[in-house]
Amino acid sequence: MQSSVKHKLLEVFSKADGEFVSGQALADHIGCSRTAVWKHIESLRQEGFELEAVRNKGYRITGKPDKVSENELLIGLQTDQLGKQIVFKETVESTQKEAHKIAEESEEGTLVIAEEQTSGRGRMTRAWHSPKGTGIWMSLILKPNLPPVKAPQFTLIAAVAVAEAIQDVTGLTPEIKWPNDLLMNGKKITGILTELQADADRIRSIIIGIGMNVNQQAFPAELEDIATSLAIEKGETISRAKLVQAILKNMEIYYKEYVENGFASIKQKWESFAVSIGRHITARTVNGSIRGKAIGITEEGVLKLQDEEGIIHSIYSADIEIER
Ligand code: BTX
Repeated sequence: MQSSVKHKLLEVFSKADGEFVSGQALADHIGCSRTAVWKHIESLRQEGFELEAVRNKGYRITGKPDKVSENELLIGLQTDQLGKQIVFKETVESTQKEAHKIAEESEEGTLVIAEEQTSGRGRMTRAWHSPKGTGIWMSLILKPNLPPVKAPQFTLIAAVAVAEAIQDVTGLTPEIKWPNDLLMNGKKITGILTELQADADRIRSIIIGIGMNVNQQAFPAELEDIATSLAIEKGETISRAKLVQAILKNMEIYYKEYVENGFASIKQKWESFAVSIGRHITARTVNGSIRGKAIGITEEGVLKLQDEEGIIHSIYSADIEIER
């Protein structure tokens, strides 16, 4: 089926929000005969969409395939701008890499998403395990009119948006481990990687990479003790498209809130999910390790750590180990 026809059909079903749409209305919308509509419906079914047909009522959508391509993300997307442009690939090296390539000419809110990454990456060129069809591997391009020093806050904004998306869709509550991990039962469920294209005084694009383990049932040996998935935690598979939509919706709300009113209310939400604050931790930075009590984050998203001598350190970037 031509993808534009498919797109149009899915758009109509999206607006209908689970209600029936008559064959004639569909035919009028896409500009073809009712027989042609029937053929297009069949082709959508072959792709895994579930469509109910009832005489004198028409068609309605009752299920979609668990994919994260443009068509699946479009139905039910509740945003004004984020995710309105989607670049979907079955396989990429890294969605970050793709997003960097297109950021300059892309509209704000463009989403790059793939079923699989062959060289997914974390911070400092670490690898991010991104197997096919089971997780969310996505990069969101934003273009805030801000100086680069504000960029770390976006990791925290994204962490809150993702944590609430997990709550909204699964009812489970993750914990945020400063700066960029979400945990469940102490294991990593999501990692966030914020990268920039910037001039000295202005962000041109901020690229927020989100890697979420959703439907994996097992992990490679080296991740077994540190990683988990929503399916493992919940005991059932979860719709990745719904999660992506919830992330985009929350991200849009918090991004707007941040631009209009600053970081204060988001900081409060962040703190309500934070696992490390108030605990004794070791922060491993590129300049060495510091032990102490995590006493909070600043308005800039910097972690404040008080060592045994009472000296307060500002930690800009580190790996955190929480002491028992
Ligand atoms: P990070 O540097 O904080 O964490 C990376 C570490 O996490 C790895 O060294 C490994 O120990 C562990 N790890 C690797 N894969 C997984 C996994 N699937 N689940 C749990 N733990 C894992 C975190 O970096 C930021 C990751 C961002 C990933 C997204 S995916 C979409 C986008 N594209 C891309 O290449 N990266 C981002």
